[in-house]
Amino acid sequence: MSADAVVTVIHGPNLNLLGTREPEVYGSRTLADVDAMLAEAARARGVQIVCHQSNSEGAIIDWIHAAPGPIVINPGGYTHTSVAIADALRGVRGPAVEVHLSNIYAREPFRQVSITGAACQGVVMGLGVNSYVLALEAVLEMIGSGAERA
Ligand code: CA2
Repeated sequence: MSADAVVTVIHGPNLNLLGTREPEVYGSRTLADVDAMLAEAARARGVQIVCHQSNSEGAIIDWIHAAPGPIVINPGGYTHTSVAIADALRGVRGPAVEVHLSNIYAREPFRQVSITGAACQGVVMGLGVNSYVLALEAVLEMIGSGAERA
């Protein structure tokens, strides 16, 4: 595993509302809690993370373009709509792993398609905030094993 890896974590629209509404779907932790948990998991693994959240598609695309290495991304509602975010993910070396707090396959039909997940190397979902920690472990495993995209 690369000791100087910097993992870019991107949270999409409405994830800034975590912990304030719909706890039965998304849990009661706030986004600050998630970022703190990821920072601790990264510290324990000797890597750095930089976390971003935006409600804007363009900002998310710019962070994907600027990512120096692995990406963990929860595109929120853009998961199901954004060809542009999928194109951005295909345009960088990554690797990228998509995360969902909820199990999108157990939800409304319009959430059961992930346009962006098809552009990632893997997707972790349905495990609440643990989805993020497992996704972090997955991207680190990928760079450690040389599995990033050619
Ligand atoms: O399960 C996930 O992580 C989602 O990406 C969360 C998105 C949703 O649109 C996706 O289908 C699945 C929603 C982001 C959070 O939305 C909130 C809205 C109100 C209160 C708290 C969170």
